[in-house]
Amino acid sequence: MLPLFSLLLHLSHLSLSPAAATNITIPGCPATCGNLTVPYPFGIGINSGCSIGPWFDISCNTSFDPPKAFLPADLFSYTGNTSFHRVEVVDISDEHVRVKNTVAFKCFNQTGGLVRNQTSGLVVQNSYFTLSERNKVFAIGCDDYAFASPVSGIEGKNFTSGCVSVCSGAQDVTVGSCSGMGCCATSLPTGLTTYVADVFTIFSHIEVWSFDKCGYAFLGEESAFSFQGPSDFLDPDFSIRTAETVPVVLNWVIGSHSCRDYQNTSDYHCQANSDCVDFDGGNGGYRCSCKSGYLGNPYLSPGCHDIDECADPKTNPCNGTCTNLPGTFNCSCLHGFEGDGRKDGSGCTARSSKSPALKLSLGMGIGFLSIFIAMGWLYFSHQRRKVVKLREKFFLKNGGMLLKQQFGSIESGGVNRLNKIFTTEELEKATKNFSNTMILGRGGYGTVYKGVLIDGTIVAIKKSRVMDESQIEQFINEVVILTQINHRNVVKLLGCCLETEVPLLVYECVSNGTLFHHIHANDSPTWLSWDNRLRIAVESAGALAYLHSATSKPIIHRDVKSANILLDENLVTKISDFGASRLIPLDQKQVTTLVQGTIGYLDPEYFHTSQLTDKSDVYSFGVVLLELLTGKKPLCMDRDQAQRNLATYFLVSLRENNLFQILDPRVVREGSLEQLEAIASLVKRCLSMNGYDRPTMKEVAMELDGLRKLIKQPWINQPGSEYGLSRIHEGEQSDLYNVSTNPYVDSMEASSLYSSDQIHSFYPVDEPR
Ligand SMILES: *[C@@H]1O[C@H](CO)[C@@H](O)[C@H](O)[C@H]1NC(C)=O
Ligand SMILES: *[C@@H]1O[C@H](CO)[C@@H](O)[C@H](O)[C@H]1NC(C)=O
Ligand SMILES: *[C@@H]1O[C@H](CO)[C@@H](O)[C@H](O)[C@H]1NC(C)=O
Ligand SMILES: *[C@@H]1O[C@H](CO)[C@@H](O)[C@H](O)[C@H]1NC(C)=O
Ligand SMILES: *[C@@H]1O[C@H](CO)[C@@H](O)[C@H](O)[C@H]1NC(C)=O
Ligand SMILES: *[C@@H]1O[C@H](CO)[C@@H](O)[C@H](O)[C@H]1NC(C)=O
Ligand SMILES: *[C@@H]1O[C@H](CO)[C@@H](O)[C@H](O)[C@H]1NC(C)=O
Ligand SMILES: *[C@@H]1O[C@H](CO)[C@@H](O)[C@H](O)[C@H]1NC(C)=O
Ligand SMILES: *[C@@H]1O[C@H](CO)[C@@H](O)[C@H](O)[C@H]1NC(C)=O
Ligand SMILES: CC(=O)N[C@H]1CO[C@H](CO)[C@@H](O)[C@@H]1O
Repeated sequence: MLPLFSLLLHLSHLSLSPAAATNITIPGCPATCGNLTVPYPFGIGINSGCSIGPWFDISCNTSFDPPKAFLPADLFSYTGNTSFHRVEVVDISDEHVRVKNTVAFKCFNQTGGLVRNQTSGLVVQNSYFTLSERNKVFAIGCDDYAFASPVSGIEGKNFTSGCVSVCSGAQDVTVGSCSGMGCCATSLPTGLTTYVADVFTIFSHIEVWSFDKCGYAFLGEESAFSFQGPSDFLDPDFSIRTAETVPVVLNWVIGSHSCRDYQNTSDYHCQANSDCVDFDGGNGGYRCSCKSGYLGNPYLSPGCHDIDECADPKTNPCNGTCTNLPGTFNCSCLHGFEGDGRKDGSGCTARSSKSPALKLSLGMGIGFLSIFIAMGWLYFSHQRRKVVKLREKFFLKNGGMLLKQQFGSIESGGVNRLNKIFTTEELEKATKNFSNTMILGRGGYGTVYKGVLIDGTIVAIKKSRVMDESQIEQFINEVVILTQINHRNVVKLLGCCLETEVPLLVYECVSNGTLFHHIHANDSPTWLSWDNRLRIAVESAGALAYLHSATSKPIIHRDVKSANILLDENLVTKISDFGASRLIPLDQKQVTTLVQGTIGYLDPEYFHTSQLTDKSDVYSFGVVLLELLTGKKPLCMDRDQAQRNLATYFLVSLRENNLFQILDPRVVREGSLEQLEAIASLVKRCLSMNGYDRPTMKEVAMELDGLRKLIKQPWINQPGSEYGLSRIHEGEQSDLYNVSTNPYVDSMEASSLYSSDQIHSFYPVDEPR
C-alpha cells in the first residue's frame, strides 16, 4: 500500500511539476509565440513589462501563421545594402538565441555575366548579444571564396575571416565535408556583434558553370549545416533553404559588467538558490544559473526551487529511506542494515555483530589490503605497459620503421649528420611538458615550442596537426630529405619524435625573428639596410634554388613568404616551415595538390589549376622581393582599394610608370638606380601570370647575386639623380615599364578588395591570426 501511495504521489507530483516549472514568465505574461517558448528574462510585447529590459522585448507578429517572433529593432539583419530586416527568433535557450539567417550569393550566366547577387549581414547595436563561437563562415561553390568582416564604424574589432572553395568537377566534391572542395568553413573571433558576409568568384564560374552556377556565403551554426555536395549546387532554393535551416547563434547576457559590479545593486537579477556566472571573463556581462540540485528560472522571484530527488528513483536510486534535503538528498539504510544505500542493488547489507573475533577481521582486513595493493600495482603496471604499447603504436603509425630503414640506408651510405629520433620524455622535459609559456608561435600547420635539451642546446620543436595515415610516407620522405639538406640558409632539422600521436619535429632555434617582423613590425629592432635586404634576398633565393635543384628530388616549398624566412643573430637567412612542402618525383614536372599557401603570396596559376610546379615558389618569392623593395605588406586592408594587393599595385604602378612612388624612400636612397630597376624587372618576371614566363629560382638567385656585386651608386649623391627621376616620370622608359596588359591584374583587383593579410591558409582558416 505504501509504495503504491508513494507512486501515486510521485505521479501526481510529476504532472504537477511542469505546471510549477511553467513559472518561466512574470505572472500574467504570455509564454509562447507560435511554437517558440519565451522564458523570462525575455518577454513578449514591446514595453509590456514582461521582460527584464527593452532589449529583451520580443515582438510577436500574429498576422503570420504560425506567429513569428522578432528581436528589437536595434538588432537587424540585412541583405544587400538597402534591405534591412528585423531578426526573427527561432529558439531561446539558457545561453543562446538562435535567429533566422540570410545567405549571400552570386549567380552567373554561361558567359560569366552576373545575373543575381545578394550579401548577408547582421548588426547588433546593444551589448547584450554577441555572435557565438558555434557559428562558422561557410563558402559553397567551386570557384568561390567568402569573407566575413565587421561592419566598420560599429564593430570595435578589425578582422576578416575567410576561406576558399575550389574544384574542377562535381566528382571532386566530398558530400558532408567542408574542407575546401565545394565547401569550406572557418571560425570567427569571439565577441563580435556585427558581420557582413559576401562571396566572390575567381573566374566567374565560367569553367564550372555546367554543374555550378552560383557561389554562396553565410555565417551560421556549424552543427546545423550539412553539405550535400553537387546537389546543393543544382538546388535553386539553396539560399532560401539554408537561411531557414541554419540559424545564426547569439550568446545573450544580462548587463554589461561582471557579477561583482552588480552585486548588492538593483541591477543584480540572480534570485535565491542561483549562482551568478560571468561571461567572457567578466568583460561581457553575466548570466544566472540555478545551483546544483535546484531547478527553475533563476531570474524570477522566488528563485530556483529544490529538486525532490527522492521522487525520481531512476536517476537517484536509493535502497533504503530517502530523505530530500535542500539541494541534495540523504539515503540511509533501514534499521538493522548498513552500507551505502545509494548504491543500486544490495547497497544495504545486514549489519554484522561486532563481537566475532577482532583478530579475524583484522587479519582479513590486512589480507584485503595486501590484495588491494597487489591489484593496484598490477593495474598501474598494466597502465604503464599500455602507454608503452601506445607509444609503439604511434611510432609504427608515424612511420618509425620506414624512417629507421631510411636512416639506416643513408647512414651506411656515409651521410652521417643524421640526427636523432628523440623520445617523448626528452621532449617533454625540454618543453616543460609543452607548457604554454614555451610557445614560440602558432601556424597553420602546428604549434612551435621552445625547448632546452639536456645538453643545454636550445631548439625549436614543432608539434604538427593531426595527420592522416596516407600522409605518413610523405612525411617520412620529407623528414629524410630535410635531414639531408645541409644548406646554411635552410633551418636545420635536428630530429624527430614519433612516439606521440602527431609527430614532433626538432629544429635548430633561430633567434632573431622573421623577415616579416623586421620589415613590417613597428617595434622592429632596426631598419634593415638595403645591403642587408639584398643579401637576404640573395640567400633566400639561393636556398630555394638549392631546394628546387640540388637535392635528389626537387622540393617545392609551397609557402614562401617573409614570415617563413627567419633571421639569426647575425641576420643570416634561414628558410623555414616545410609543413606544406612537397617532393616532386623526378619524372614529373608538376603535381596536382590541394591548393595551399598564403593569400597575397599565392601563385594565381597554381590557385586556379592546382598544378604545383617550382614556378609557384618563384611567384611567392617575387612578392617577398616586393616587400623588401617597398616595405609594404602583401595585403593590407588599410590601403586604398586599388593598392590592397601589393603584387597588383606594383604591376599597375609599373604600367603607369610610377615605380618610384611605391618603393620605400629609404630603399631608394640606399640602392642604386640600376639595381632597383633591374630588381623591379626581375620581380615583374617573377609575377608573370604564366609560370613558363617566370625565371627559375636559380636564374633569380644568379641575377640577384650579380646585382649585389654591382658597385653601389647612391642616388642622393649622384649628379644625375634629378634626371633619373624625371626620366622615369616622362616615360622614356626601358622595356621594363612597358607592362603588357596583364589579365591577372583585373582579376586580382577584384579579389584584393576582400583579402586580408590575417588569412593564413586557404583551407579551413581555423584561427585568424
Ligand atoms: C509561480 O508563481 C506563483 C505566483 O507568483 C508563485 O506563487 C509560485 O510560488 C511560483 N512557483 C514556483 C515554483 O516558483
Ligand atoms: C506583422 O507582419 C505583417 C506582414 O509582414 C506586417 O504587415 C505588419 O506590419 C506586422 N505587424 C507588426 C505589429 O509588426
Ligand atoms: C510546431 O513545430 C512542429 C515541429 O517542430 C511542427 O510540426 C508544427 O507544425 C509547428 N506548429 C506550428 C503552429 O508552427
Ligand atoms: C548600395 O550600393 C550601391 C553600389 O554598391 C550604391 O550605388 C548605392 O548608393 C548603395 N545604396 C545605399 C542606400 O547605400
Ligand atoms: C550574360 O550576362 C551578361 C551581363 O549581364 C550579358 O551581357 C550576356 O549577354 C549574358 N549572356 C548570356 C548567354 O545570357
Ligand atoms: C581598425 O581599422 C580602423 C580603420 O580601418 C583603424 O582606424 C583602427 O585603428 C583599427 N583598429 C585596430 C585595433 O586595428
Ligand atoms: C554585498 O553584500 C553582502 C552582505 O550585505 C556582503 O557580504 C558582500 O561583501 C557585498 N558584496 C559587495 C561586492 O559589495
Ligand atoms: C542521513 O540520515 C541518517 C539517518 O537519518 C543520519 O544519521 C545522517 O546523519 C544523515 N546524513 C546527512 C548527511 O544528513
Ligand atoms: C534492497 O535491500 C534489501 C535489503 O536491505 C534487499 O533485500 C532488496 O533486494 C534490495 N532491493 C533491491 C531493489 O535491490
Ligand atoms: C558585385 C555586384 O555586382 N554587386 C551588386 C549586387 O546587387 C546590388 C543591388 O542589389 C548592387 O548594388 C551591387 O552592386
